[in-house]
Amino acid sequence: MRGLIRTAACLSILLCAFSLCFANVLIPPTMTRDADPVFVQGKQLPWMMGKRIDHLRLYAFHGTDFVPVPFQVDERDPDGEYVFPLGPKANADSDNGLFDENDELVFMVRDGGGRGPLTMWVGGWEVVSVIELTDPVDGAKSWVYLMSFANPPAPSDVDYVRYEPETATIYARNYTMGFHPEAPIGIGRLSMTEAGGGTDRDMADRLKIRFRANTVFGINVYRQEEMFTSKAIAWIDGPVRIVRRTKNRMVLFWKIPTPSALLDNIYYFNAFEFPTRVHLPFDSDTFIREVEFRVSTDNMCAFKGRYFYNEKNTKGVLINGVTSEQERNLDTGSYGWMVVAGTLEGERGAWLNRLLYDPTITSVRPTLYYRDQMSNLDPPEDEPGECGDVGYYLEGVERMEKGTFELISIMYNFTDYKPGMERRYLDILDRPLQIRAYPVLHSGVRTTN
Ligand SMILES: [Ca+2]
Ligand SMILES: [Ca+2]
Ligand SMILES: [Ca+2]
Ligand SMILES: [Ca+2]
Repeated sequence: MRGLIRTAACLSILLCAFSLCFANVLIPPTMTRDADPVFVQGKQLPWMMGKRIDHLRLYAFHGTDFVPVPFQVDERDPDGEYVFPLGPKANADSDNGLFDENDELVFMVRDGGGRGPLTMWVGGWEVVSVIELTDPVDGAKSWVYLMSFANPPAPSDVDYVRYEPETATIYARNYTMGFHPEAPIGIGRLSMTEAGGGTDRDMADRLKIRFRANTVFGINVYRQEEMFTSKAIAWIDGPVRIVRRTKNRMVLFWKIPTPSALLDNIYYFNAFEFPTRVHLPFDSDTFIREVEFRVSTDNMCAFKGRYFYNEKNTKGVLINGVTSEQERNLDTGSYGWMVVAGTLEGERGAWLNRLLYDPTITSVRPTLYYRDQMSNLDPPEDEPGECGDVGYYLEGVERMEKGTFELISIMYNFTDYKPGMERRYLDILDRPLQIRAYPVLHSGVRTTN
């Protein structure tokens, strides 16, 4: 009897799963998150192994139809490094374009749709991965469908990001970013497009990397951003993101060059990330006494009237090239995020910056650097004086042990910033979307994962 009940229970669960999967019923999406990129690793879709990547398509059910949505699969080589199809150091995966367990599917959550009825699926598919996204904050859901075809239909023609190698410029849907001609390691140009809440005006003076140290030999060391070399050696330029690999070098101390560091900058339509790596070939305190190490982005004062906020200063201060009482009293401790918001005519957009590093493996800490005073000359710079020059000091470098400290700086674009909206951007990493995937084979059999 108990066995029978158990069988019945099993059956009803099976039937339930079956009907959930195949019922000709549309479930509309409830997802409200719209800024996150979504990553699905090959090993999460084992039934897709060995499929030709150029025969995959991503679909979402919008309104009454399945429509192709922008996606890309970035391959990784057997060592787990991205494979770069473009540029002077272009390479290929060992399987040359087949989907394997360390290759990565990328798309944007905003392109997800409802759960569409099976009868409306795009014809000709071989294997379908139904990918269900859940917001852990409110349980909201949306779906996309990765389908493999023998004869693939046309993909989406949406291209969110474009890299122009001749000018090293990134044209993203929400912003344009370029490097500085004299300091190619960092930003020289940054503007928000209309879609990003801006008016295409370049508001960046430049990225400043300023390093000063006293050594035990009594020699003072000074390094700044123009002393770095940075060359793009290979890149991925898909519809969803650009991964731009650069080879970087500088002379850290007299006659002791840093090894060439390979750094990947990544660009999405609404965000980009930059790693900063400090490599020390010896314990800091062997040679170094005092250190001042700062990374900041100075702005052009022609565009006054933006506001600065961060986790510890949520009221906001006016960026106008003049230091106010509130600015003098800013809390300069470590912070989780900062925002520079445009309030100029026609500019609603803003940038949120957050820094990622592992505090358990280093005593180095970033603390706030903020200067808004046009009479503070801070060469080299394009416009003399500091106007909303914001970034961080790295505290504790003089105590750093031999090795490498890595920090990733991420910039998120808001199209219409209101204080308090930071949460949804911080959630991208702090409360990431949950991903569940299951296959449907052409036989019509759903395989539970
Ligand atoms: Ca691979
Ligand atoms: Ca592969
Ligand atoms: Ca001010
Ligand atoms: Ca300046």
